[in-house]
Amino acid sequence: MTAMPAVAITPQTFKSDVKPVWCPGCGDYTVLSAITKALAMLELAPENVAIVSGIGCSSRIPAYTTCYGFHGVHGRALPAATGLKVARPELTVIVAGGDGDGYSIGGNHFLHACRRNVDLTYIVMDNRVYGMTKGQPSPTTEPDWDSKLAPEGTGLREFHPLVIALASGANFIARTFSGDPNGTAKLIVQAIRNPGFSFIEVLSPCVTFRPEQRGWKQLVRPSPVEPTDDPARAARRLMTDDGFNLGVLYVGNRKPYQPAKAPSAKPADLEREFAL
Ligand SMILES: Cc1ncc(C[n+]2csc(CCOP(=O)(O)OP(=O)(O)O)c2C)c(N)n1
Ligand code: SF4
Repeated sequence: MTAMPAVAITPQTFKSDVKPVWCPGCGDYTVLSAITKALAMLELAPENVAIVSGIGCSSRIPAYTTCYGFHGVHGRALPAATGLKVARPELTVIVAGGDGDGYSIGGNHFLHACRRNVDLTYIVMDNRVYGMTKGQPSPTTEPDWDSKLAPEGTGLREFHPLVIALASGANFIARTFSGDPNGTAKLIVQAIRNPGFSFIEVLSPCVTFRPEQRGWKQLVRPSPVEPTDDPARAARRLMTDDGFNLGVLYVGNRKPYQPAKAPSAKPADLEREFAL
């Protein structure tokens, strides 16, 4: 029989004492609360969960939780999380970050994390801008978004993260909206339970540099179709999608990558390997 936890696990269990410094109204607040709700729904203990991030407003998430956290280098969250999961397969590993962190400097890691299919849950808070560094366009910024830093827009076609995730081998692909914390929490639960690399795009408005994104709540809708496990059908749907269909869009059957023997995680062994 599994022993019952001595203290009930609630979303509060996962909230640290660090007060978020996000702008009032930033979508990332509700993503944080969706993550803590999801972990409580899964009845995980904080010491069995690690949240890994790079740099950006959205990448501050680990500091705001009581789980193990790694707030690393810009764009390098996925390789750090991959190493952690391979070495400590018993941990639930979540990766959190933004579209700049994940698709610009971290774009190459995104492709290979999907390809490797290690059992991670990657949550990208996409606000189509670099929030932390004051409003530069990101790979998901619309080509005609006019701003002081990119007058008349970049003119560059947007990156399509869900299509790229599918083509690269991600095993679970979903989209949600930060304005729906309960729906987002349920989706995170599904993503964590699904073996392999799970990718969730969260439309999370940057109210400071993209105030017009407050209008997303009028545009989002539940996906009109059930999730598919057929990559060809999923590709067609995603290629024609307008970016506002919410829900699980693809669930594959790929076996997650996990070496039979986890590499040694003992620092002394690593030091010996690097000794001159
Ligand atoms: C190697 C490196 N290059 C650039 C930066 C500067 N930098 C910090 S955060 C950031 C972009 C953040 O945008 P995003 O990931 O979309 O997150 P948001 O702040 O919008 O949540 C950049 C370019 C950095 N910290 N390190
Ligand atoms: S700058 Fe944008 S992304 Fe960053 S905290 Fe403010 S609203 Fe959120």
